[in-house]
Amino acid sequence: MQHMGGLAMSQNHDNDTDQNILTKPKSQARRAPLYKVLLLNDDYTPMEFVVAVLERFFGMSHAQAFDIMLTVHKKGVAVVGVFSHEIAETKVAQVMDFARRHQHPLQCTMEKE
Ligand code: TYC
Repeated sequence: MQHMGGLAMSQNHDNDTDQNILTKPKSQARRAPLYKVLLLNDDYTPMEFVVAVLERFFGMSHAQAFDIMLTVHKKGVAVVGVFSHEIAETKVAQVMDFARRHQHPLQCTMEKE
């Protein structure tokens, strides 16, 4: 086209294609979702076993572990940690497997925070 002006010029809808200069700014990166790992009370798992679980799999001191165990015992449930989906799944599997091997009914679950 030899002379393209006025209306013809403004009808070019492709004016942002080279180098994407006029495209919308990139959105902020999403934070990976976090998951709470919950320990549930039951009537049969020994208190000392729960304390050992919290020390072994959640890196708690004996005093910390005893406190959280008592919270679960009294309230029925407590959050024992917050992790990425993959780490939370691993913790739940480790606790459930350890409890099963020792024939205790201890239950551990996860939920999105
Ligand atoms: N309620 C159990 C008892 O009296 C102790 C217990 C605490 C069990 C915490 C599970 O997640 C638990 N032996």
